[in-house]
Amino acid sequence: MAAADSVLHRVDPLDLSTLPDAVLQRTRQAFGPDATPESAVLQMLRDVRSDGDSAIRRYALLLDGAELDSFQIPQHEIDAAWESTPQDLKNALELAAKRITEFHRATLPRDWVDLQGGLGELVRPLERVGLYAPGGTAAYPSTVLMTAIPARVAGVREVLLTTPRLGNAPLNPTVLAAARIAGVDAVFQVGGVPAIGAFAYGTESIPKVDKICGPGNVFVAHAKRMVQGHVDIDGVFGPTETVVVADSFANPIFCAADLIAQAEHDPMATAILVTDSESLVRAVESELDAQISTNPRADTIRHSLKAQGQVVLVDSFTEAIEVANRLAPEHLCLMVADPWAWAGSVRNAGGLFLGEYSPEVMGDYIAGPSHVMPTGGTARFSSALSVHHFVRTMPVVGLSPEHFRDLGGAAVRIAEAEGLPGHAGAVQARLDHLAAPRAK
Ligand code: HSO
Ligand code: ZN
Repeated sequence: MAAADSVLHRVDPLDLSTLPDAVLQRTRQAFGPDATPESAVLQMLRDVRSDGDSAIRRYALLLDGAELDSFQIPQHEIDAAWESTPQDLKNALELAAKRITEFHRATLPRDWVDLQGGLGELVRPLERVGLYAPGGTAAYPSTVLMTAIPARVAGVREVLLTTPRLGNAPLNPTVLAAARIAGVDAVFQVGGVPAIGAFAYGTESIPKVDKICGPGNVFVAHAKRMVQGHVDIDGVFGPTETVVVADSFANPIFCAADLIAQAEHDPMATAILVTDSESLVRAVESELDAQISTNPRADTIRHSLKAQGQVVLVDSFTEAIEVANRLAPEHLCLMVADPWAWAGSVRNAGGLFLGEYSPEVMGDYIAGPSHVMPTGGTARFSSALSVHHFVRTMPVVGLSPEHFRDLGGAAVRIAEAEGLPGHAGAVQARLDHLAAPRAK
């Protein structure tokens, strides 16, 4: 059996050594020659906590070359971005929003109350959340939909969004259009660590939130990890990753296209093919060459395939699924004739994509589930972003006297075993009262 651990060059979301030299240099220029990226993140969070808006302004200029007078995007700019969006793109975003809304409505946990049994559980949305949409080489309006809509469907009262402003260029209008469709309450043009600090501690112009969600670069990942406790977070996400598990009947054109779609995200992205078919490996390899050569992001794709890409040849499809389970990838795609028959064998994946017509890219944009999924093997213990991340459940106990009489004796006995006579007394007093009611 192929050793899954040895095929994966897993990129740690917090591994700051993966940063480009230019970023490291800029960090040293900004924070002094001895600065490490970790110390820079800590310093920025401290400054935002103590100096609020002025620290955000300072860092926006220093790190992103952005001169920020105000942080919040006025509503008329959001409306103008919507008006300037081409009609076919508006339609596409609206269709995506509709499907994401429907999926999340179907998964909404509901209150339950058993009056007979005197028990229940009430579902309560978070009050205010802060969403982070990354900037960089690509803008991600889809990430705005995929984070804001689950929050809205869950009933979160205030949904705030922040995204970096690079230099003096205005924010991407499609990101603003997506924010409008998703019903975001406020959009801030603040990025990176200062954005996370602002949501965690609050500043004069950016309110503190209860939870910060959404993907970001390695600095953002560090900052999210460091502010945990002040606020909740959805997870610490690393570069995106896909495992395509294919049998000899899979279409090599589709396999190669899906690996490329993953690899084009960034040089740290991971795309892995696991198969029991040698002939498929050969066909996919030649397809990769052909398809990459015409892709404008060929450099990024080649870099990520070379650094993290893998082909794992196994003896059987059962073994292939087992390798995937051990990798616990963000996305697991089954390219096999009857994928539903194999779904039951999958234990660890952020999201499962079944068959030739459910490529991961449909999940990125339009299928319905949020595309924010656990990376780096964390699918072993965490789940894709959903309404569950935006609610809390509150158990309710409302026992009748009859129930109390039935259960009280056991509670007293356990309290005695714990050496807590006050606990025993709180129950015993009621049991006595039920046995021989006395006036208060
Ligand atoms: N595949 C990315 C999400 C994304 N792709 C956004 C395109 N836009 C992480 O799941
Ligand atoms: Zn993608």
